[in-house]
This record gives sequence, C-alpha cells and structure tokens, in this order.
Amino acid sequence: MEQRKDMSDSEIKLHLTFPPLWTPQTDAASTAIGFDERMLLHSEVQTKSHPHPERPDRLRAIMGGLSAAGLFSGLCCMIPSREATLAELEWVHSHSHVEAVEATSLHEASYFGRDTYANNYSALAARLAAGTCIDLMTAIVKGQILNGFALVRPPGHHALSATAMGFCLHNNAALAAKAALSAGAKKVMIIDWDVHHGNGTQEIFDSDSSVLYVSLHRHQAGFFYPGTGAASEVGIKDGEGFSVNIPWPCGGIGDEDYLFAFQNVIMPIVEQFAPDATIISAGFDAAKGDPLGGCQVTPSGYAHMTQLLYSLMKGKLLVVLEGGYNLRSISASAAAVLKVLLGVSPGEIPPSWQPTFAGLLAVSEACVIQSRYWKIDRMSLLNMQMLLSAAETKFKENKNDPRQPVSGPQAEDQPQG
Ligand code: X5A
Ligand code: ZN
Repeated sequence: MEQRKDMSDSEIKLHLTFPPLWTPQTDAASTAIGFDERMLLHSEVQTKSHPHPERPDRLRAIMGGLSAAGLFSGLCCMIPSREATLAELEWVHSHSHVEAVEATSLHEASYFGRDTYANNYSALAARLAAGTCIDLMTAIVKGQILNGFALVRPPGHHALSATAMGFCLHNNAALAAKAALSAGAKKVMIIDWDVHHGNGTQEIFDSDSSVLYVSLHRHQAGFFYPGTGAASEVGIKDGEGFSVNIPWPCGGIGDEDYLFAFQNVIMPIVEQFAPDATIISAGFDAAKGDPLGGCQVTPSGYAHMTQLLYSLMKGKLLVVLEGGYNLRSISASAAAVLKVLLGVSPGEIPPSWQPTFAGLLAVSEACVIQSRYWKIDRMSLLNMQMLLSAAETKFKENKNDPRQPVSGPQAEDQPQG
C-alpha cells in the first residue's frame, strides 16, 4: 500500500485576498461567505483513471472565480467557520450515522457505497461544512447579515438521517433549516435546484410541515440518480403537501423550463407558504457543460432564479453549495448567484422564453398534484393544459423530440441544438 503524504497548510493555501471577517460592527445589509480551506482536505485517496468529480478543485475554482470577478470587495464579509458539534449533527442524523462518519478519520480511506469516499480529513470537512451553514443561517435569521453563500464541501442533500450517499456525508441544508427554526423562524423553505433529487433532505422533513421542500431535478421516470422525486411524492402525515417535486423527464433542460417552473408552481406556493427563511440547495450540476447533469442552465438562469426568491424574501436567503462538476460552469454560476445576493438585479425575464414540451409536461403534472394543497391559478392551469394538448399533437407529428419548444410556428424555424 502506498504511503499517503500529509498535506501541509501551505499546500492548500489559495493565496486569495478574502473579504474581511464578520464582526458585530458589520453592516446588517451585508452578504456573508462561508468557507474554510480545511474543506479542501477531503479528497479521494484512491487514484483512478478519472478523478472523482466531487474534488477539492471545485471550491478552488469557485473561490478563484468570485475573487477574479471582483465580488469579494465591497459588500461581502466572511463568517468565521466553525465545526458543527456532534449534538447539532444529531438534529437531523442518527447517533450511529454521526459515529460512522467520525470513525472515518481513523482510516486513510473509507467508502460509503461505491461513490462516496472519505479520508482522514473528511469528518472534519463535513463538520466544518455543517457548522458554517448553521452559523450563516443563524446570523441571517437574527438579522445580523442579509444573506449568505456557504461555499462548502462535502455536499449534503443526499445524506439521509442514517446514511451517507451520493458524495454527501452530513446534510448541510437540513441542518441550516433546523438552525433557522431554533433561531426563531417558524417556517423554512428549502429549494433544491441541484440536478439530482435531494432524497436526504426530503426524507428528513417528510412529515414536517414547518419545512417546505421544493426540488427541480432530472428524474427520467426514476432512472436518473437517486431515482426518487416523482411529482407524486408530496410528503407524509403532517408534512403532506410540504414536498414539491418537479421531475424533468429527460436531460437537456435549460433556463426556460426552470423559469417556467418558478413562475407557474414554485413562486405561487412560496407566496402562500410565506417562509421566514429560505435555503437554496444550490448544486450547479444542471449547468450547461456539467459532465453528470446533461442539462443546459446558464449563469443567467441561476441569477434569475435567485432574483425571484431574493425579491420575495427581502434577504433571509442562504445559498448552500451542493453538486456541480464542471469547474468553469460552477464558478461562472456561483458568481452570477452571488451578484444577485449583493443586490445586482439580472433584469427582466425575456418574455420570449417558452418551455419545452418536456418542461411543460413536468410543470403541469406538478401543478395538478400540488393544486390539492396550494392555490394554483385556474387560468394558468387551463393555459398549460391547452398548450400541452396542442404540443402533444405537434410532438407526435414532429420527431417526438421532448426538448422542442412548445409554442409558435417561429420556434420551428430556429435551429435546434
Ligand atoms: C451532490 C451530488 C451526485 C451523486 C451522483 C452519484 N451528488 N452517481 O451531486
Ligand atoms: Zn447533484
């Protein structure tokens, strides 16, 4: 067995000028960044022909990109990072899960399933990721900062109460939601735009009506990882109606469909739920160029989604990094989101944006199911049904391409990508 060499601090230094640390004197209108270089120590020991997609460079790329975009000056500050305590981790995880993750620090390499690795530093990185999310959310709910961006890894949304999976050890977004509740928020929303369904987050709050879980994800009738997240999954017991799933039937979904979902299902539900705090489980693996997601969301699409939530929430927004594996895509997307948090509006959504057949299918299905629990405008429901039946005919006449835009003859003249 090869000897693993210890990484010294200097080897992981980013040599960036970070924003100033948050102090009690910091302007309450600030945006705070959560980051700690020790989260770069979590990496796969075993070297394969391809590096693991969830690798330390992801955070280096994002931090470098934000700094290069000039976003670290001015209104940003850094929140001091902190390790979550074991008691905090047990807000959402079983004692045995917390112990199993802790135990990985004794081994050079451990695995939870085939794709979820750990090294000696993974438990530390996972505690830092969780603690940083908890502190950011607490500061937001207490009004000490306006909003925040947790640049953390390992990611969290696949982590179930008792299982690590899908590159995730502890569920950072779920812990942030618990922190919001204990800081006084009565209702918390988690909106998950990672390309994968956040099965862990959904499970943790399945029967909880104080946390609304909304997810848009590639689903492919259950054939895309992790397989959960059908529109029919709406929550159980007291939490029935507090899980909202928008499952894309195929890949290639882009800005138009995401924004269509926001306008027709997500925003109406958010307005009725009226959360006291909102967490974005922000994976950037639905981004154009991502090797795992195969979707088409652009930085502008991410900016518009952030803007819709930001304008409704007047702050009280925490963005938590989940997946995202194309270094260029994730740094451009993170910069676009941070700009909105800093108050730069991406402007109006182009009125020419139309959903694709696939997008319309998923959104109208979610609308019909969710209208049992939430008021969904009858006109927009009817409109969607009409668009859908017209599109169905065209869909059959054409090449059965679910990614074709639904409306207007002008759409047919456009070159298809
Ligand atoms: C956080 C995240 C993806 C897991 C894919 C496993 N996980 N094949 O994006
Ligand atoms: Zn993902």
